[in-house]
Amino acid sequence: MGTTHMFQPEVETMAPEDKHALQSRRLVALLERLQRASSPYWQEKLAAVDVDDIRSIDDIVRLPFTWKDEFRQTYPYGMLAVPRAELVRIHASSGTSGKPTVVGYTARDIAIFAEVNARAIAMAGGTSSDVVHVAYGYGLFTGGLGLHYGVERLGAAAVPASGGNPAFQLGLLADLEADGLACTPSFALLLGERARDEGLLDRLWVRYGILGAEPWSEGMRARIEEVWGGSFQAVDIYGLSEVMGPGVAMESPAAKGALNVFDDHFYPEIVDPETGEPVPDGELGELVLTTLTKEGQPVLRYRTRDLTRFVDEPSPDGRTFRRVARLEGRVDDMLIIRGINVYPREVESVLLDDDAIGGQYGLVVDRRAPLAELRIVAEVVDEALVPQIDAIAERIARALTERVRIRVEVDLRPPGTLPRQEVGKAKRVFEQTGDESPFG
Ligand code: DLL
Repeated sequence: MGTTHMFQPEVETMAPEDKHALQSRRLVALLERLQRASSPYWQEKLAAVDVDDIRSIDDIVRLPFTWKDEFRQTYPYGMLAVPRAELVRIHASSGTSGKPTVVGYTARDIAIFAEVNARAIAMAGGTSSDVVHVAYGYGLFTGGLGLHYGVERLGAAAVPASGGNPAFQLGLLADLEADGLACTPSFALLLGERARDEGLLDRLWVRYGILGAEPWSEGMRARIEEVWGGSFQAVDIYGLSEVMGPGVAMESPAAKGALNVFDDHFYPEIVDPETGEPVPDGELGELVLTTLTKEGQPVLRYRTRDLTRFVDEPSPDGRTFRRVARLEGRVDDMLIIRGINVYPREVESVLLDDDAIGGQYGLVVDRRAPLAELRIVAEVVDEALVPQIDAIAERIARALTERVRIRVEVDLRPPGTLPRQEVGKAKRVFEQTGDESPFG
């Protein structure tokens, strides 16, 4: 796979010492702005910091962390670093509990949001003459509008399809001759499978998928690339609302497996989730991000709860961003099953390494007994495999025992029988408290 076009070659290949100087200047300028902000939140945050001591990006470790909870405590505007009148957009994400997380952007923030997404789309293989179909949700979620502005900034044409209605979306993808598709990996798989089942694939020319907003394994990538066929490249995009939205980090098809963190704007650290101390380079830990250039609602050392590790070999495509491995899941995704820690993405890896299993699956945490039990519900890929379902289930159960060290029940179903989710992030973990299983 060759090198993709760079949207901002001067930034994307910047020498490490120049990057270090840029990051240091930006951190100092950010702290100056935050000190001037007439905000109790920022005064308190910086109270214990001697800001004059922070001269280089290496001093960032002296700054306090920021936690998700602070967004709730200061809801809705307490974390702004500018007067509310300077905002031009507000996004929000509905949490599982309590108040939504609200994030405000100034005009300059929106320009940078567009710029990093244009960078990401170009990295995936996009050009200014492309049509890019955006099937992330439009609305309060940052996915739709974030990618949309990126497509326009690149000079390509955005199709604001949003989520849902796969049959209609496939018709549009074919008729408008889309070059790129931006959506969740689970929706990309769903669209690809529908296209195949309806004999539409030979009318589709999509070259790249910009897929993120939920964890997905290499097995999932293999399924998506296989069903779309040809030269389709499924690449990973990462981001989070608290920091900006999509476009915080992006994978290049020339160097799959690691994401380029756009560290001229978002400075990454990786810490031990328990102690907050930096982990040795290359070890798994929690990603911590600082917004170096954001005006409206910056964050200092935000604890993302996302797990990854630094990948420090130079990227073969010449980009010099700090890279991190594809996300392994979240600290709080971890299930504890009979004393063993289990991450849903690990289970996905085991499932999808087996060619007999399709991309649709769920983890059911059965809480009827005092000790939770885990049941995996999945589909076989092909009707022809249905007679062997029991043997396949046994094979999967053995692989899970070997690789994830858990003994679980595996419930396999015929293809196409599990419910498909057509909007939003794929829900993979379900709780069962009564006798009714979430999958019937
Ligand atoms: O999901 C922003 C986004 C939109 C990213 C479109 C990529 C594409 P939130 O709703 O705030 O924002 O959710 C952020 O989703 O902390 C991760 O746990 C997870 N996540 C996002 N991208 C990835 C990815 C958007 N590529 C949370 N791989 C993050 C794994 C991801 N997890």
